[in-house]
Amino acid sequence: MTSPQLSRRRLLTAGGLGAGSLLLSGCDRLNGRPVFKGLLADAGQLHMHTQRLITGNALAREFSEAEMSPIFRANGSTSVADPGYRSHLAGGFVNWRLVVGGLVRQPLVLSLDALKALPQRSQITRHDCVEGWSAIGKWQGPQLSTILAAAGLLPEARYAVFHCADLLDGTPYYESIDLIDAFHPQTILAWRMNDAPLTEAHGAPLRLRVERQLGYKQAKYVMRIELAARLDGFYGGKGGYWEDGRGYQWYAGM
Ligand SMILES: Nc1nc2c(c(=O)[nH]1)N[C@H]1C(S)=C(S)[C@@H](COP(=O)(O)O)O[C@H]1N2
Ligand SMILES: [Mo]
Repeated sequence: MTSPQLSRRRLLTAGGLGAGSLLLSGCDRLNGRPVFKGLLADAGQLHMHTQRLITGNALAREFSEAEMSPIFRANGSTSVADPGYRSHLAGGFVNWRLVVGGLVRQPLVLSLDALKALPQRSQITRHDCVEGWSAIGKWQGPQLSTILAAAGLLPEARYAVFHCADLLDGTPYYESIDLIDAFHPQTILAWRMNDAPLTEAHGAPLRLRVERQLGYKQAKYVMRIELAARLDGFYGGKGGYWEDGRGYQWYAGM
């Protein structure tokens, strides 16, 4: 009989499969650290652990081209007012850079071309918004694990925080995921949707796809990824725009 502790370690190790030795060494460093002990004590995290013990590191369902939705609506912010963003958009994002920092050994500054030159993953998945609509779309981009492996996580890192360019009701949009989802093979930084570059409405130039979670976790307009030990220092402290006092759960697993 496998203990829950062992299962969780296996999940962490499994999360690194397929992205090379850099990544495996990153994941090895995760093993033996009390990543989950604090979370287990928190009743709010029970759903997450129950689901993960049942599904392991399973993939979200993927669909065929024929199943793609003819219309994929845009939701939340569909444009960004920030002047820096507007000038990048007007210039085709040639001078735009993704910043990866925080608890990493090597902070990264990546152009869109650099992100496109990394190994790509393409996946057709169903997006489920809590507002009561779903759509099946195709997403393409590098796996987040590749980028995190290149940056090299410091041992204290437990979360990836995604800072977005938009304000929703005057507040910066942001999201966060833990390292299990960060290293999951279907977690990608998508720059392409339905075989075309992302439009502004869908999060150009880059958005997160974390396919086992609900729509609001799929951060659009990602400008900066920050590795952090805890979430209580960011904005409202609950790890995301919708989680901060707007009633949505941090772990939005399906
Ligand atoms: N930066 C940012 N990301 C965001 C949002 C937003 O308002 N701003 N809305 C979220 C919600 S609630 C959903 S359902 C999806 C919508 O993605 P779409 O516009 O591509 O359909 O983006 C999510 N990511
Ligand atoms: Mo949503």
